[in-house]
Amino acid sequence: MGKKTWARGLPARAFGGGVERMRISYYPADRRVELEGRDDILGVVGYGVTTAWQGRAPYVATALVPTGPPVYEVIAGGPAVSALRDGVRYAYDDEWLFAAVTLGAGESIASVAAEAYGSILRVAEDEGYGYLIRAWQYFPDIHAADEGLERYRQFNRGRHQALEGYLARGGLRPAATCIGTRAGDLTLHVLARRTPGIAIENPRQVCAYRYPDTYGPRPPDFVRAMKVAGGPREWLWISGTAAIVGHESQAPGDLEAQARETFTNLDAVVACAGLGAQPRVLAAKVYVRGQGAVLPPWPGSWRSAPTLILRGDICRAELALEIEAVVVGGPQNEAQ
Ligand code: 3EB
Repeated sequence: MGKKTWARGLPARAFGGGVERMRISYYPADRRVELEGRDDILGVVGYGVTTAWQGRAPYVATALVPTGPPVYEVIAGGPAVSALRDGVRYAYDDEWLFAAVTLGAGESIASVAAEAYGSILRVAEDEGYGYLIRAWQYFPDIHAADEGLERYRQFNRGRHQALEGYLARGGLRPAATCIGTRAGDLTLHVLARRTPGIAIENPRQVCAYRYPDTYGPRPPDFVRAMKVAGGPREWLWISGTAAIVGHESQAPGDLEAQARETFTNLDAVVACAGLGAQPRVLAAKVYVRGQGAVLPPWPGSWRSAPTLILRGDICRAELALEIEAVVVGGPQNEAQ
């Protein structure tokens, strides 16, 4: 028998398509011009970057500042089409859509959250990428009170309102991160997909969307992780994870103890996802509260992960750090 020439005409998707091409990388800010010229980028997120972005890819200027020099986070995929609609900057390849909005966050953060999610969902669903996989939301003064209710809790009300219709249509809550900034606007950026992910919860923690109302009138709508299968491998997008057991914060004010608990939670989520042989951490982000915080050494499989450390306010005042990650499992014989 000769070569399997029948495979030649098949679309890349038959072999895993967009999932296999998805890459996450961190670049120093002086690589901007090179990044601006690329056509395989779904989205770029700047941390501590002050220069204007001139590329075609959607760009998110966050108000978060890294502990080190300014950084671009690049989420790349297949050849990407970029567009702008109703204030939503977005780009898509054959599997994934990246979308971002930036809104003034001075006033009622509940309505700002509802508007941000509402406009992103309209674009994602219209373009045929109807399943949110991952969401990141950053806004200032997360602990300040607004009409007697903490702004994070107000945010949860607005998010819940915007997601109600989507959930009723069979949409799934994404994995998420929600962090307070020192200044600036609200930024919401998401990854959505044509097909649903698989929601993964952590048996050590109450589902966030079932938190008791002592944490606010509406629970935070996110899942602990989203698993996405593609080709022979599986990707796990893990939400911002903190030292919470059940629904209660652990070791208030003790960064080292919180870090240990956080890694136990991360390992529990990875174990639950059943990723197969030797899961590998592709990228991680750490959010630490306060200026002087010194992070303890990372355990085992987390040590070699490309990691970005950012200053930010974790959404519960007693929490000192939060860690998110992307983990891949399955055969590792391809470059990534
Ligand atoms: C927690 O587990 C910690 O509101 O989207 C982590 C990740 C947290 C996402 C969100 C909040 C969110 O409840 C805080």
